Amino acid sequence: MNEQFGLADLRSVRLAIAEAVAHWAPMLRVPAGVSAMALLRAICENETSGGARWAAPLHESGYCYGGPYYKGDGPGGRPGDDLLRDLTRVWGCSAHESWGPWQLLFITAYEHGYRGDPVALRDPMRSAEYVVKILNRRLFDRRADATVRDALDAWNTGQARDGRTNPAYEAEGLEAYARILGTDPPPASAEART
Ligand SMILES: [Ca+2]
Ligand SMILES: [Zn+2]
Repeated sequence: MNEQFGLADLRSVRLAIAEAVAHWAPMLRVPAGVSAMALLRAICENETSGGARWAAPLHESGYCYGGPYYKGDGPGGRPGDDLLRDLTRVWGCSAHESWGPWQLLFITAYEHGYRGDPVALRDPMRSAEYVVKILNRRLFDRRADATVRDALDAWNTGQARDGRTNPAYEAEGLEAYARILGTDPPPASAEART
């Protein structure tokens, strides 16, 4: 990945994302009427402008040493009783950073079976596998009536319909989804000409 992408131009990054989406989208168990491919691409648009910021990790300070979710290294802590602490011991801040085109939190990928290096989640082909697993487990295997908005809600803020939402994120994602599918309304200027 790094040999291929070390000084990558955006075009080759986007190609790699497109390949990963084409490969993994069929495994996303979306209901009829939802395009798995457009959904994966729309999330990528929201997270890293379609891959433009694919290489930048996002540090989640709430999960860091001293953050509200970090239980610390105090006495009595045993390996296995706190995943965040254990993974942060091994990987440092990389454990609680979000990686790759879909900004996947390493701990979440780990919980879904990923055992590689956090940095390697920048590889779209590797990352997309876990994006699909997470969305299936969090949403599509639980709700037969799941919508694109639910998927954006679940990806960005915990679960779908859990009372935690980010309306701006959802609106941007829905817009990207429609644009990708080619179903967005024509721009006002085009209408004005007709
Ligand atoms: Ca939510
Ligand atoms: Zn940190």
